[in-house]
Amino acid sequence: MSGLEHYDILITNIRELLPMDQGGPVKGAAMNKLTILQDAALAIRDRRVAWIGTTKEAKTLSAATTIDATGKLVTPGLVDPHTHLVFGGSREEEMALKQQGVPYLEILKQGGGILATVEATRAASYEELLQKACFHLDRMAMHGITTVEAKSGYGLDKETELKQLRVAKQANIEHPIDVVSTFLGAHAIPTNFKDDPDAFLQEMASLFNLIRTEGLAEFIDIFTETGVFTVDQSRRYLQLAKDHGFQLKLHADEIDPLGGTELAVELGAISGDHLAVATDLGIEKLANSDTIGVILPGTSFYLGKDSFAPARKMIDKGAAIALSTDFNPGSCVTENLQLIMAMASLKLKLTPAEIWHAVTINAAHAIGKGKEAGTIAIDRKADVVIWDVPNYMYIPYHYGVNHANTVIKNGEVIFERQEIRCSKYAT
Ligand code: IZC
Ligand code: ZN
Repeated sequence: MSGLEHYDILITNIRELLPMDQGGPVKGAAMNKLTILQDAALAIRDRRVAWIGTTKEAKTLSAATTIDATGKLVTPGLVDPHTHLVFGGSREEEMALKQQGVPYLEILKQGGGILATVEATRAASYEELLQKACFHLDRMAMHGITTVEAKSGYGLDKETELKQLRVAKQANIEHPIDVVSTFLGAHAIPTNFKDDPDAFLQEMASLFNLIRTEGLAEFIDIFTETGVFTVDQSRRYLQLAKDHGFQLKLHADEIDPLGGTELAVELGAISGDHLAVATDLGIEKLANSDTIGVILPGTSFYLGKDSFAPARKMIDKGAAIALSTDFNPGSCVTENLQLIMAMASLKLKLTPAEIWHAVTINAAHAIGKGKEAGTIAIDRKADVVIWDVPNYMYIPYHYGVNHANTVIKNGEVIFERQEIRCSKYAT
């Protein structure tokens, strides 16, 4: 080894490196402060980040693989903290209804929407669901996501909810991306419980023990919404989940402002998600709490909304915000978190620095992985993305395409952009 430090992977000539290593979730004005290392280098050994310095200092290092990142941005792997990853079928026929102006909750009321996906998910085998989930995870990985949260909620019966959770658990084992599971049995009221939502919640809550002992989910979530579950039903259900030792999440204030944001804070939920129509009171409470607001502008866009979540106000008041795709077959059908970063800039008026916090460190904290994901630091698991962009401001600016050049998950290259052979300038 000739006295030189030897590494597995060495990345040199990095134009900008964002470590995102502040530790805790980043709140309020601090979200706009970014540490940028220029002309940086990074070395990985035994799947961990082993060395960070300048390209000049890296000259004395050797590695099995050296990657030249001249002109490029390097960041932690993106964390997507809210997806409905495991489902059967698709809902493209709902597009025409949407164009006719039929609201999302009306489609659901007519047995479409979530309930249509429930039918397809019940009909799909475990293997089919696993294969499909891994297909979507591949797409996420290609777009720079290295950790993802996955919700159940398309079973709405015990058997299918457990099938979905077991698929997510297996996907976490089989796929390089880390998958963190949430039980969302309380996602809609199935037709056989239409007149007795409380009995349905009881049925779902009866799974808590098994889910806990089998380690099938870390979080319990509920859709608190008009025509789905009320604030009171949500409070009772989530309190029970808390008593079972789970951390809490809520689909809150997505369409109607029922006070779900306030409930998330009241219950000490790890995150309140959507918050698209959160009130000033809800924003104030969120800002003075440890609950992270997970904002999903892709869903507002996809549902044809004119207004977006008051994320600007939330940060200005001091809240910690994360961003997510909400990847699901009905209300936001994309695996591309980079596209959501552009929407956060254009529609939520977040700055590029705020957006980077929202898709790395804060997103990791929103799923209880703040110590493992969303940060580049010595001895951390090496989840690193090399982007084909000159600086951190570029991704929210150049939208709708994939900027990922190389994705490293747990110290291994899992994606490299393919060359297209039509230009003599291809790099
Ligand atoms: O399948 O429509 N909002 N749940 C709550 C969703 C959106 C996912 C879906
Ligand atoms: Zn959702």
